[in-house]
Amino acid sequence: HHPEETLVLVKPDGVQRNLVGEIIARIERKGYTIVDLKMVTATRGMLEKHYEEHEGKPFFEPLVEFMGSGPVVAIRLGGDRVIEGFRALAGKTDPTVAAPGTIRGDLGRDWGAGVQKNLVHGSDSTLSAERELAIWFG
Ligand code: YYY
Ligand code: MG
Repeated sequence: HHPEETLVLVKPDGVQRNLVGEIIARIERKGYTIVDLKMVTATRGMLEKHYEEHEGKPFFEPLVEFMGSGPVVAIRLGGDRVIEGFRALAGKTDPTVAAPGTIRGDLGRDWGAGVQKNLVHGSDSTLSAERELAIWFG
């Protein structure tokens, strides 16, 4: 049993660009524990729940469509302060301004108008981690 758990997703752009190994390597080097892992093509229902806080925003529809466009790798990740820690590893939402050294800063390629294809998702609080882990891992 780990002190804290979070949900990490390698988004469809990460899978398509063969970056799953690179992303998992960074997570493992940091010392976090992969408690469970699976590849899954999400249903619309799962994604609407997962992103419910963003419902009604202009990017919601395209985001749900993109996230269902191919398989993602879902990871139940454990470790001390892993929620905050993985968000630090991931970097800012927009890969253009995400710091070098972060997953999005080093590898992100979505520097067009939107910030949709930013490779990874990480839960942002204990409450959302619990909620999101239930959606992806039951
Ligand atoms: O938690 P994080 O993924 O860093 O960002 P959120 O503000 O929760 O947005 C979720 C997701 O939505 C983001 O990773 C990309 C996408 N998105 C977008 O397509 N356009 C925006 N203006 C903001 C976010
Ligand atoms: Mg978020």
